[in-house]
Amino acid sequence: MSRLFLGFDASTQSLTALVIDYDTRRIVYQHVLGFDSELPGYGTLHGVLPDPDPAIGHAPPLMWVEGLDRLLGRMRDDGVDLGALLSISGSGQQHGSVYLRPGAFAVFESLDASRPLAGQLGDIFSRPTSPLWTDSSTHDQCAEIRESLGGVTRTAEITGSDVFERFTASQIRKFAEEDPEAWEQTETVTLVSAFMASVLRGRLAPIDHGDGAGMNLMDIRRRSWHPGALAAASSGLSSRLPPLVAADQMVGRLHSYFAERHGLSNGLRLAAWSGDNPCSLIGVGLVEPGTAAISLGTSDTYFALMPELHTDPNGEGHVFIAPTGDPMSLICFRNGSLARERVRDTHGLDWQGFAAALRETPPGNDGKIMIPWFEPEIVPRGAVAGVRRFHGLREDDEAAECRAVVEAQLLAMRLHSQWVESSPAMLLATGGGSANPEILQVMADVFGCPVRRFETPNSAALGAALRAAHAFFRERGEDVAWGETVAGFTDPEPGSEIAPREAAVKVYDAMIETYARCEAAALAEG
Ligand code: XUL
Repeated sequence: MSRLFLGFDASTQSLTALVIDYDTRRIVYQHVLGFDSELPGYGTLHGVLPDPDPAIGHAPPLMWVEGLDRLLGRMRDDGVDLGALLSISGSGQQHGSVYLRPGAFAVFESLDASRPLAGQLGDIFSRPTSPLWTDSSTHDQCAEIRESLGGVTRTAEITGSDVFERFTASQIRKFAEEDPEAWEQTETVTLVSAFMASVLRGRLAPIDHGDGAGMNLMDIRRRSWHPGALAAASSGLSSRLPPLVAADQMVGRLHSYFAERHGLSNGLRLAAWSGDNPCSLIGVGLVEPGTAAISLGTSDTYFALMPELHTDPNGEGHVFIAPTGDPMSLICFRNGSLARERVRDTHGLDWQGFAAALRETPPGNDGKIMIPWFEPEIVPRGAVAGVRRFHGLREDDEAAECRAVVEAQLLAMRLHSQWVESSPAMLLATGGGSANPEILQVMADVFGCPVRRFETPNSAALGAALRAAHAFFRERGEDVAWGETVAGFTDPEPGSEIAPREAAVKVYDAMIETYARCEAAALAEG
């Protein structure tokens, strides 16, 4: 009999379920439930509630609950043997926070399995919308927290990152300031990942160290809540946070609702959920330092395991905790796939047309450079929304525009990952955008190293399923090494290796300085 494990990915735009057969080393099921298309009643666009203020990025947590219930129903209808699953884990978009009323979990004692979940959980929230990683509205709160923790460098040393708008501490502070009554009515603040685990459990689940590190509240070295950071965010916060736990731990058993309604086995073991970036690290097989990964998704991220913990003194990059227990570096760029899509759509192209434009244009784009901040950018700090064009790049020059957006994104990654202090010998590409070999060629040329791609764009969901397996064996006393857990699942696509081209590498080695100057000019312009 095959041993099956389920991983979810509660990402910004969709909820994915992915099942692995541990014995045949195969992904046996994947389904992506898109929030905009399949749950249109919530009115989201790309999974986020439209707001006249571009700095606001919220989503209704009830939508994720309904998505979970629907997705399990869909899996059952698709013939997945849900009763055979041995454990479940999940990945959540990082930083997003969920606010629960006192006694929120009392509802789970009387859930009716014949009725959908969302209709029964509507009243558990003290804040009906959750601020997400796309929210950049907490500038003032960030400044206050940073000051009380001793400035950029010190804050990064304590929590792994400088204070960021999208991180949870400043979001909590803003909520407590702006709506003190609702804050009073909040018994628990948790993250998307731990919230989804809590729903499956029917009781509050702990936050894992990986996602906890994205809050500006956890002491990155001790892996415990940092009292000074908690106090800087809001009074009364410590009693509202769940406990912290290592990502390889089991956190409880499945609530009977899911067994009765969808046919999962009663008391199924639930492994801790983690953030999407720590999960992706496992999903691309990055279980040892030396290689870095680039995920081309809604946001573009650059991440790697670190041999030892050191933080970015300039406060642009982050240190999180990987599911292996090692520190991991991460740099997040907000203008990822949406920026590429904006350029593609402006010129009425499909992805083939976009790829053709990259083929037609030379590395270095004849000197033309774009600063593609369609949305307020996270890195570099202080980047205000607005697209800037340099050295004769014209908006109507279709092919040059396509190359310019991709080159800018990858040059920015190279520039802003220098604090990590180790140039990768190999890059692994994942996420939807990695399906485009022309983009990966630019990646190989900009970084001057080979790039390999993965067949599954759902690396976070795969990582979650592999984490479910790892925690399951660990709990049974069979401490399977991570390398063995991921073997066969995370092998790069055969023949997918793209080698850097010497002449192009030279072009980008020279261009990085020019790009940095354009970026500085765009920043100065504000
Ligand atoms: C990382 C970040 C995003 C989110 C959503 O810091 O903000 O990558 O995790 O993917």
